[in-house]
Amino acid sequence: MEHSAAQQSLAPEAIRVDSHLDGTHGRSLADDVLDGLTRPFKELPPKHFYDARGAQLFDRICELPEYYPTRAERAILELRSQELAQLTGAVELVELGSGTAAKTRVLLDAMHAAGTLERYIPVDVTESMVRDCAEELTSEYPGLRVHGVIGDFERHLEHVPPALGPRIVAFLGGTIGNFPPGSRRRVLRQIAGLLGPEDYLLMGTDLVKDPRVLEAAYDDAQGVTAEFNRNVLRVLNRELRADFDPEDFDHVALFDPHNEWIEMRLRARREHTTVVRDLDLPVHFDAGEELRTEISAKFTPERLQGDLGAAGLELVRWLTDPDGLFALTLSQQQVR
Ligand code: AVJ
Repeated sequence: MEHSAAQQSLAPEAIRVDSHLDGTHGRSLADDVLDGLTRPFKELPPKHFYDARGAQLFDRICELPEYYPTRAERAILELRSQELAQLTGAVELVELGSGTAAKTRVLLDAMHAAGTLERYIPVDVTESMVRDCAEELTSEYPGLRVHGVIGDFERHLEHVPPALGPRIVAFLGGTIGNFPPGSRRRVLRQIAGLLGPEDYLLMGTDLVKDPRVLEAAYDDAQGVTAEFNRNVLRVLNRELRADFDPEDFDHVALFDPHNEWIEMRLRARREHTTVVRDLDLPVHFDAGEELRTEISAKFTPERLQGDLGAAGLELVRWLTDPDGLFALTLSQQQVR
């Protein structure tokens, strides 16, 4: 016992987790619902899909035959992680929206093999997932330190600790595509703020392709994506005492070729009014009226370079999977 106490004072703790979520987190759902459901074209931001059931449904989506992005991104990581570790010399990995850190191990393995790995910094709103993966990873990689940041990557990036050395900031999965062009550039600028001159952003983006392939990926034959989409109504029922019947809505997924994004919507099957009791808010739907629940932007190299450039970043590597479905980009601060 004495011995371990002495050791602790010499070695830094392997795991540290800081939470930055306070009462304002639940507020954001209420604000988003009040704002989004009183607009002339109803809309909700996609971040509210992910309660425990929503996260489970998303995991099932990633296994669907039609949903290629997860497999394609993993394939790129498996083929190119070693090169990324060597090129960056990164001693730490900051991961935004780390979730279960499933794909992260590929990168950590490569950094470990390169002999540079010191620290992993997962940033996620779900504390249990961050703690569980911290435990697992510190036992899988002896000597690894994990500093978890519980928070929202749109609001809490200032709590990411200063870098110990060259770092990779990973923003995987194509989540940047959830932001429309203006907010996308704002989010990228904030993320770029985590980068010093020796650091890199590694970002996953889905690519423009045949609309039939895209629409199938968001409207699978088993109806898992449809359930995921309707799940946001269950979140509102539980968190804000709303009385939606999810079966009153059809799942819609369409590729918008002008904007080059997928839109998911919920379309009311019949005219009805629901009440969001916590907000004292009656919400009327006409028959066929649609509520937009997500945009998922699909990129061309030109668009991506424009967005990165607007955030003060420049492309270092453009990596795609063998089928050219998905891209991982490595970028760095522009040199002036
Ligand atoms: C987690 C935002 C990358 O846009 O493809 C999957 C979410 N929505 N199927 C995506 C999602 C419907 C996903 N992202």
